[in-house]
Amino acid sequence: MIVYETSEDARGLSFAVVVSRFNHLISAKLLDAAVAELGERGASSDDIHVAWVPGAFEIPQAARVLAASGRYAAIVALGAVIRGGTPHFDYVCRGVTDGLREVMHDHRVPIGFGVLTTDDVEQALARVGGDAGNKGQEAARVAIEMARLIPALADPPAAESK
Ligand code: INI
Repeated sequence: MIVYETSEDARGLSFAVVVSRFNHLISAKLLDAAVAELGERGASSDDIHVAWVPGAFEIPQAARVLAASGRYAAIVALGAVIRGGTPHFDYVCRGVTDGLREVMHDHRVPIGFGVLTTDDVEQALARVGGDAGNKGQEAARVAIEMARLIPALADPPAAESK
């Protein structure tokens, strides 16, 4: 049996973090937690590159360019889309989720998805250090794990000989 190894060790890996300015209070808390998580798991601060974009809708375009550069083991996408009274929310949510999924599949670069999509500010605050943890930290941890796993899947270990 082969079990693909992964780990949450970020040492020696480079990360790009794309974060949207819209709802900055929330985004900044996501960013702080993501960067802290990458650092605590061993990433050097020189290997963490942050790109701010205006809103969540712009995250996939920036992520695509970063992914295509080949410089990063993984990308962490951070933002907060908060429901207003119009269908705009749905279009922004769809744009960012579909867009990031396409980037991930096209470039085989893992993306930790830390874009909140909530009904109100209270729900968002609960997810940046409140009752529901911090989704920036989670997204960073997932990015590390997938950065270790995906290359291993592409280059499987030899089966043990008997
Ligand atoms: N962008 C967000 O990141 N969060 C939001 O809640 C939001 N709302 O509610 O409108 C939002 N809109 C801006 C959008 O992401 C684009 O920046 C804008 O449409 C320009 O392309």
